[in-house]
Amino acid sequence: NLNKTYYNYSEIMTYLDYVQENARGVHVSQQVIGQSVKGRDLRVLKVSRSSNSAKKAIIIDGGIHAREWISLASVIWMMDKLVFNPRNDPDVKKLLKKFDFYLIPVLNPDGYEFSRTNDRLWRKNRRINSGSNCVGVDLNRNFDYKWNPNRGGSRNPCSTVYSGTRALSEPESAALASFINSLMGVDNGGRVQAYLNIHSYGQYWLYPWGFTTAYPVDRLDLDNLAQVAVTAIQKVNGKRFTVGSSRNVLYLAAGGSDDYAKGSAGVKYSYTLELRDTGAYGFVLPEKQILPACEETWAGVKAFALALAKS
Ligand code: 0X9
Ligand code: ZN
Repeated sequence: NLNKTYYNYSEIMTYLDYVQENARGVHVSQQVIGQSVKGRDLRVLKVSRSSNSAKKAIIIDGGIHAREWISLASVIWMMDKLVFNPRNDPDVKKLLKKFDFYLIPVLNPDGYEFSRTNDRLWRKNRRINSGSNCVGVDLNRNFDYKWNPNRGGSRNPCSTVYSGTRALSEPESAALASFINSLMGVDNGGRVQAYLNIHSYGQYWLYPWGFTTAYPVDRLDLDNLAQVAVTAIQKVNGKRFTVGSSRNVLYLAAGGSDDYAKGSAGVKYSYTLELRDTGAYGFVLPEKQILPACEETWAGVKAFALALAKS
């Protein structure tokens, strides 16, 4: 049913265990990198060719924004393809020769559950903000590279883009930041080559920066691999994705995890993907579209990672 319905948090956790138990010929391990505000585990699933593998790494996360359900579904789909396909898919075989994959399907479990049970369009986490009746911090405004509520965030707890009282004030963003840093640190020799932060909607493949109109010095490298990805996406169902820097093709927004991964942690290929659609259904993408959306996203990610392997 992977491609037919949107799983809830506990179904996703059960699925992670299933993947780990049933993996054959690839190695799967799980790690808890922290807890949400309400104490839910933030899990990472590692897929590699062998145990204790310490190859170059690709980190992919979903569900940083609660209402963007297709983002979680796409990360789950990627796990499935990486773990259960290597025998049939020579590309996956190639990728696992070169990379370890770290997949985080639900970065904001409290917000996700709230969007399922109370408010379909909830975006933030579920932080109780002191001195306010409004709940939640926008985790994608809370990272500490050029954190600035005045640049596309907000100091108002009632705003959907509330940046928080300070950078990395939230356990969810702090957990991801320290996880990326741990894989980039001296013990790990800067292993992370790519970081993909998956969102919806709009059909974009974005690179830094979000906090300024200026481009990273290696903009062309980032642009080239993004072009490879969107070309592959278009071949699947004809969907066109726009490539560019967040600030220049979307809007100003400081404190994003993509800017953090590149600016603070030093991950060269850091991107934000905005999956389907372009507004017809927006965040409320029908379940009928899970399959085609996941297929095209996976084609893009695969083409990107294959190109990265050669770069
Ligand atoms: O605003 C966001 O956080 C992202 N768009 S969404 O509609 N899914 O909320 C875009 C983030 C782009 N990256 C940065 N601005 N750093
Ligand atoms: Zn988002």
